[in-house]
Amino acid sequence: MSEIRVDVVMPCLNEAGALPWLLARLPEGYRAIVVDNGSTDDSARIAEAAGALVVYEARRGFGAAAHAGLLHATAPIVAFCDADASMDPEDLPLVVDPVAAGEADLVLGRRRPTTAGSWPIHARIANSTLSWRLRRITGVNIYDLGPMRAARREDLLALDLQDRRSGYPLEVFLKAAERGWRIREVDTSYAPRVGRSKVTGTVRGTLTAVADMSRLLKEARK
Ligand SMILES: Nc1nc2c(ncn2[C@@H]2O[C@H](COP(=O)(O)OP(=O)(O)O)[C@@H](O)[C@H]2O)c(=O)[nH]1
Ligand SMILES: [Mg+2]
Repeated sequence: MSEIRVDVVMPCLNEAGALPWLLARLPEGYRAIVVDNGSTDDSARIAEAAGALVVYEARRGFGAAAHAGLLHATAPIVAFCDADASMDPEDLPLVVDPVAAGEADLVLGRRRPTTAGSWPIHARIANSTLSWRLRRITGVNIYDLGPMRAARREDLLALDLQDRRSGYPLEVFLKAAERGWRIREVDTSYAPRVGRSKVTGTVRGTLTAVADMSRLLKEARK
């Protein structure tokens, strides 16, 4: 097997329909770490069969899964990518390469919908409002808090991340901005997901995300 240059953390809750396509599209030298915490479908078996490292996390939540993946990573660079096939692993070098070249400390993929149905309107509005607030609070020129991202593993660990729910991607961004990391945003494609949404596509998921993020924003403004 070739050397693992990049570990790709994929939080996964019942994504059996998306995983085969997703894992077949990982670039050379990238290893998937699929983090499952309670899938009732075949996600774990499918991921393992496709060559991913499968990690089980007892605690529920997007952040719990994302962080467990980071703790299991060994590669110098860690990327994050949803496991719902809305984002294309072939785009990962767009976020990884500037980090690998030492030109940026955190690169975020700005989601560019490939079709009108890729992104529910309420999620789009919430996200652009959030981005506007983040630009004001941090001065970083960000237009999307995109879940596809990359940074050096040791830098991420040093952030001492605490959120274990939907605020995790925001906490990464806020702490990175606070520490003066060079943060860059690049365009990445965003297609309709395969299967059912667990976060912003459900009322409960959206409310949890808003609550988690509001708490972090309040802290950041102090
Ligand atoms: N392990 C784990 N993965 C999760 C959890 N919630 C969401 N995910 C995964 O996180 C990614 C983003 O969730 P998704 O449902 O697509 O959220 P949306 O893009 O806001 O609709 C997907 O890969 C989900 O399978 C969770 O509680 N545990
Ligand atoms: Mg999604």
